[in-house]
Amino acid sequence: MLLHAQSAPGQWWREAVIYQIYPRSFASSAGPIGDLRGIIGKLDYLKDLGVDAVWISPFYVSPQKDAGYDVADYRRVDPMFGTNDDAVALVRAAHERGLKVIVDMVPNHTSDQHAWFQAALRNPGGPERELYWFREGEEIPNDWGSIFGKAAWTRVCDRSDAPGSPWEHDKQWYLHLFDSSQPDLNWDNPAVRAEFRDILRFWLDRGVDGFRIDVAHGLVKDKALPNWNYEVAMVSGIGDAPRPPHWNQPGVHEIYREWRAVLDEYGPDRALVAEAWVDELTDLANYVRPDEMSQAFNFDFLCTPFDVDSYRAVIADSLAAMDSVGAPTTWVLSNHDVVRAASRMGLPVTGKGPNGIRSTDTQPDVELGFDRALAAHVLQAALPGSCYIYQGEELGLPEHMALDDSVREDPAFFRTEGAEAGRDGCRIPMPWQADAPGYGFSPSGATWLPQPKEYGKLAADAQAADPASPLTLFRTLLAERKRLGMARAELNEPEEGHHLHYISRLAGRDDVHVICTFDEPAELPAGAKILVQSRPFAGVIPPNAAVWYTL
Ligand code: TEU
Repeated sequence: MLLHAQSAPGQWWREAVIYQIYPRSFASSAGPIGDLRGIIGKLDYLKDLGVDAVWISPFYVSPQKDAGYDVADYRRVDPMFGTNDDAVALVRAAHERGLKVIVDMVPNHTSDQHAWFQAALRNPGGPERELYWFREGEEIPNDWGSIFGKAAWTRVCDRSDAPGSPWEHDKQWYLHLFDSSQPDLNWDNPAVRAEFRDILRFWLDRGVDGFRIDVAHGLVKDKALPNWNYEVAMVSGIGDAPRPPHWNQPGVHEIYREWRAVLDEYGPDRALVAEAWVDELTDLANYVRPDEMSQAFNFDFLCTPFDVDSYRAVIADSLAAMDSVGAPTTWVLSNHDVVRAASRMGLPVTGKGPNGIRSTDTQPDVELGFDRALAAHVLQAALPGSCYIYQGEELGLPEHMALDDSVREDPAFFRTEGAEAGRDGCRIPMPWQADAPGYGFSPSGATWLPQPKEYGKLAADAQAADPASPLTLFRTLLAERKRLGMARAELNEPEEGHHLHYISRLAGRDDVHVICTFDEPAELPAGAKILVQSRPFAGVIPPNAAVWYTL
């Protein structure tokens, strides 16, 4: 059986390499936190890296209780990141370099500082409470848990801002699937729908090429708010558990059909990307039917243990599921919510990994994780479809595993009372210059989180000058991927064995062989002309490595 990706004119995302920028930690033109001008200053670096597009995590006005995923004003850049003019300048500067720009949209919840929620707090009987999920009662409305720990409901009078406020005696509960500072919106309310269509147009009018939709599977809730009776789960159902009343409800799809129509007003080249943690690839495919979103993050791939059978299966299943609806498959190894690949893949158990790693936790095998992460990136860049790279993965950055608890900011750390370290360790400011204070992250060297010492030798400037560095590898990898049209080629189904051997076929060029090894080495055929290799070797391909070659 041949696996293949379909192509369609104008839909640039089908073959794109999309680089995730986490603005707090990418580059700063001023203080200890990254900003939009900092990003503009690094666009040439991204162009040289060879990516096609950037996705920028939220930069809107926010109290930053969840690092910007708690939005107080969807139409304004937070002064910490710059101005709306800077955002327009960034889009323009990216377009001048041929880079597309995807911005983040957070529709499941607002910040509790959003004007709507503030009005709702002030006005217990008012219509603003219908914009969210407020409920009366002595008892908590149901058993739903927050993804960040503890209950998903807070009583208005129990808020830390309640004493002395007009709502200090208000006993209504409100729903928040994340932090109590992130109240869930009620998507059954037409006012919510109208507002977000307008927000999409606001940013489309400023030239953005698309949106990454946060918690895309969460917007619609079962109106009856029934108990769930299962463990807190981010995904749509675990094992035999029934569909949860708060995830992956069928009603979400109507919203994305409406949004598709909004984007189509601007042309066929605007993208919607689903962040949907659903249990089955077949469920995920529903988000990318032709009249809905453009593509969805392939978290199954990210969560797959690093072994040959699991990889073979997830690659085949991902291509088949997305092909069934004509959507491009995506390949994702890291983002701002999971332990960095170079550390995660060195743990005794690979897969999604824990929520952060502390110095007292099981430590990864550093070299093994590094080798596997580069091998996995070399493999994923060979596969048909679109690939995502989280900032710093091109430098082989590890997780910061020795952060002091006193500097942590992730609400998951606080709501689990430290049982989970949380995601700060994958959000460390980028090292740009080996010999500068703060490794060149900001003019003064100040950084909002401390950087580990290993980041010095991994700094971008040191790697750019080193032909054997991960950065040099990524530049070659992305250039070869483009030159050889890997994203639109056809792939064979690889044979069973200790390693994966794909053959990428495209008319007009030689077949490209792609081998990824796991625990065992593999033979490199005599006469193989190597195009890309995840690390230096000659003769036999060592374990945990990947190579592209022609014969
Ligand atoms: O993430 C969805 C989400 O909840 C998971 O990725 C979760 O963070 C992970 O399982 C670790 O607990 C999105 C954003 O990517 C994330 O940064 C936000 O915190 C979250 O939504 C709420 O907006």
